[in-house]
Amino acid sequence: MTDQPGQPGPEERLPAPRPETQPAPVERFTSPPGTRKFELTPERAAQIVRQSSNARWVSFLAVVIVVLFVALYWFYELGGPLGVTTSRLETEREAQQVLSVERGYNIYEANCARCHGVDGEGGIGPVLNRQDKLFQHLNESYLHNILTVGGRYACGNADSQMPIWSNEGDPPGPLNYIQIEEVIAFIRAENTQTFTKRDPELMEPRIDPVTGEVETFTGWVDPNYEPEANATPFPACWADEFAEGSPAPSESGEPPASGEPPASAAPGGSPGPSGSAAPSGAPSTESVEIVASGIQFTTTDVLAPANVDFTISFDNQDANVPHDVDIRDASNAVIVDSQPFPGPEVREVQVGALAPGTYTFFCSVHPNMTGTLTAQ
Ligand code: HEC
Ligand SMILES: [Cu+2]
Repeated sequence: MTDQPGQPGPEERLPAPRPETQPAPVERFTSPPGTRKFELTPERAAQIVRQSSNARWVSFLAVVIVVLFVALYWFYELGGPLGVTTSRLETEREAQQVLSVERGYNIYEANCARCHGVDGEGGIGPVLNRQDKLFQHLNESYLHNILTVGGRYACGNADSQMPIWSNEGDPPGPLNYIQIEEVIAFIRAENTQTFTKRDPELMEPRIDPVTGEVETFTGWVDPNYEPEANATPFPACWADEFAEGSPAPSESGEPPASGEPPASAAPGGSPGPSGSAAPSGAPSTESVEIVASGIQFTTTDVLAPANVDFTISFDNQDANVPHDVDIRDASNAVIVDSQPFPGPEVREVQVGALAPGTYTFFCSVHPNMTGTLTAQ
């Protein structure tokens, strides 16, 4: 175990020296002699020229193709210069818009037409298709709001007949936000454009069974409509259209226009002091009662005396809903045109002598409110 003196330790054992060697006298890097001949023969030179010219052509053509492709694709996507072609994105957007309007038409017909009319001509709900309303009043955000808040958004009438439509409303209505956008797209669609009526489920075009042709419709908005220069803008609450300019004839305190002293009431039993502007000036002796309730005339068949002036005692029982009672004769000429007023209120409407016959009375605010008046 212990190191013996005189014996070399392991660390002292060095490798045995190698004998000196000469590097091998060989050429280490060799190549065929041809490559080392840098002589440019005329053939080689010509070949090099040919090759590089070909290569330049190929790359030039490649660049041209790429550039042309980029340019053409650019125009394809974004539209040609000077409007030669319409852009694909634009076309796509238009197709989307058309589809929204066509879906909106179905939503409108299914949900809104019963109150606002098939063509928006009005009924229980106010008219929607009139250019002066569409121009500013029925803009997108207003439509959005009224469909989310319900009819009370229009005039603050808490008892409005118009329910909430959007499922984002409180309480939620039946239409989701896409359907709301679509019905708005329909109301705002322009009358210069023709759309296809489609089956609501399959969105297949509807075919008229008689003519065999695809049924179409056009929008309501006239893009060229300009309000008349002196026109007042449409009021924020649609009902103000009817209240405005109303002379409020039956408000108390106004002396009758006939010049009779107001203190001595007309002797003929005419109960109100109102509108004694009946053409003949004779005090009306007969009174006919007409009642409006629930956006309906509840008296749809009334009798009136013929050949004498009479009064309609018009009872509007609908809170905050304006009604009036106008009369048309058999030839559709309007012979009595009274002013609408919001209920609940009773007002007198003076009617001049009528020839015996049948007349139609109607509310100018709600075209579906009609009744028959028979003078005899
Ligand atoms: C039950 C009848 C009824 C139905 C159904 C109905 N509405 Fe109405 N709508 C009304 C009434 C009534 C008003 C008037 C609101 C008020 O002042 O109380 C109104 C008001 C409106 C107004 C505001 C009009 C204006 O001139 O400011 C718009 C817009 C409207 N409705 C759109 C629609 C749409 C779209 C639908 C279908 C999704 C629809 N309504 C369904 C009854 C209805
Ligand atoms: Cu009415």
